[in-house]
Amino acid sequence: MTKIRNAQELEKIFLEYAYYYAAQGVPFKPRAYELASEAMSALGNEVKEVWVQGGIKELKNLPGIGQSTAEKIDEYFRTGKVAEYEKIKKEFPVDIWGLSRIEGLGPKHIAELYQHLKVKNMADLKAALKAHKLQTIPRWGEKSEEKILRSLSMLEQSAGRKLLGYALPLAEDIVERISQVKGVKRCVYAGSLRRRQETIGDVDLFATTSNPPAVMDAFVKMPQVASVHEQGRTRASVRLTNGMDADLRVVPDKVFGATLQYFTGNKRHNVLLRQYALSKGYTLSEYGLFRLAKKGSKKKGELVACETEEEIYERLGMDTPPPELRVGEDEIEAALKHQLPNLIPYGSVKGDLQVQSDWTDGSASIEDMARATQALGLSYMAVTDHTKALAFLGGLNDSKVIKQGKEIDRLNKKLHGFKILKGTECDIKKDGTLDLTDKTLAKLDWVGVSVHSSFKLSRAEQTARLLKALANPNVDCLFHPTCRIIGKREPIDFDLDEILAAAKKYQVALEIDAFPDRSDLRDVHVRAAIRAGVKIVIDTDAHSPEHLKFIPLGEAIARRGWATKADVLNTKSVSDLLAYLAKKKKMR
Ligand code: DGT
Ligand code: CA
Ligand code: CA
Ligand code: ZN
Repeated sequence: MTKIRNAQELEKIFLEYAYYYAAQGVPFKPRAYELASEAMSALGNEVKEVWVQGGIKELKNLPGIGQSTAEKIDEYFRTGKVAEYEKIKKEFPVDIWGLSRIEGLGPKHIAELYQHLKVKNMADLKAALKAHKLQTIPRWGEKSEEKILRSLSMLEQSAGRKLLGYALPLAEDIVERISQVKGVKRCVYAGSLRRRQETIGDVDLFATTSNPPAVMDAFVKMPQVASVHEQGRTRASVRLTNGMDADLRVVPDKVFGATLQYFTGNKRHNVLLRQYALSKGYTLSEYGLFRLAKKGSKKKGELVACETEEEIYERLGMDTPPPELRVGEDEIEAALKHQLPNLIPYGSVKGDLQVQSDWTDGSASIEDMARATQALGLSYMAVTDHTKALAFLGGLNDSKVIKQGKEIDRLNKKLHGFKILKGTECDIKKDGTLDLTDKTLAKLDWVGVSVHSSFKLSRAEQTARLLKALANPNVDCLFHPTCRIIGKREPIDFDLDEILAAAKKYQVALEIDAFPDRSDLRDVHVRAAIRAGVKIVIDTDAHSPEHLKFIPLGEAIARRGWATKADVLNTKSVSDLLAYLAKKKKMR
């Protein structure tokens, strides 16, 4: 077995604890362990550094870590295991970690599967599904069996591909490492990563260098490498510890632009571009743009461009489409007409408009979230905790929302150069009514609404539900509009055109929720929204300070949806945003 890294193993241990206690109906402990598990995931191997430097005392200062979890982390680093956890595993020898990845399989289900069918892992579950045994568990029906089958197939479809939000930092780290190898002039990632696709198959890297063997050597010896598929003189291919494959090629510096263009793709964009080049008397390859040789001539075509991408596109008479737009649809046409949009630059977002605090299911206090947001260079943030319909997350009722507002007033007096907006992520109930009174909503700076239940309504019912919510004059934004969770939950079904028309009419913005598993809206929806004249908001849906850094992932989705800075509300300063919202309120 390959050795899993420490923080990853702790993440798993704490999640299994959470499920174990939840299955027994123990209060509070499940949430505490879940937070500890999330903290391990967010911190990675920094956890070990913290422990080395300050032991239990320092561990307890980490978000999501209390006395009991700190003691377990300490025991783990001292002895390599957690004795109590080993005992639990003997009593309940189930791969909770593996099974919990299936949407719809909660702690109680996992316990029942073991109790009644002795299901310990994914393989047992598949066999039980095949034999239609799940229906034999008391209170489980044919429906639950179908649901789990569907979730399982979604999980398998997404297997192997990683979310952009988790692959990108890894690729950036690799580029950084290789760039430091002696002799390296340039190193970049291309492919789906450079296009910021929502999921990534493999990592395509290349470098230019005076010393190829040193680069190959450094690449295969990186700590992120689990095994080496092949290592040649100018190309190596490895399996990374997170399960992804990565390729690195060394290419001549002179053809860097042509190689970058080719390996950025996507394939359809390349095919269309090559066809266009041919129609203009050129051939295009990873070595450059060449003039087609005269018919019958034995001479190779003359090289006309290869050093930069811009040169290649320019020679073809077009602007250079930013990588995010290279999907092989209408971007080449727009580039030829010099009508590519002036995409929103990375770093344009000035405030985060969806942040949860420890008033509900966030791990950190409002003040800590505010300070962490400010440290990232933003100048405002809206606190948008869940509302009471989400009782299991401690959702707030009207009086708590008002009380929270007072706390925010107090904090705003304390903070310099930063403003906290009073907000909510108000639940949209099944009938389209909202989970807080209009009186409460009217007192808030920023009202986001979203669906957290009845995902399976018919298109007509779901559309009517959303339309009703958007028509409430207090609503500013529809959060995670499609409710999709990548690899876990299908999007809800609604009539996009009707929702866009209503959003335009009522001046409700649509959110790009940059949390990697959500990435909702998708690029195509963003583009449709902009065409319909609907404003976009980019935020992180952060539940802990580590999540606040997801903003650029949302900016990437906006760019893929052809958004300009003016299309995105929270590129405004806080005073301009508040003025915009006030004006909107007057008009309704
Ligand atoms: P992925 O890895 O599945 O997330 O997606 P990509 O786009 O990174 O695809 P990948 O890794 O297979 O190839 C990287 C790029 O190389 C791709 O975007 C375009 C280029 N490429 C690969 N195969 C072909 C091909 O057969 N024809 C052309 N024109 N380009 C190709
Ligand atoms: Ca790739
Ligand atoms: Ca590849
Ligand atoms: Zn939500």
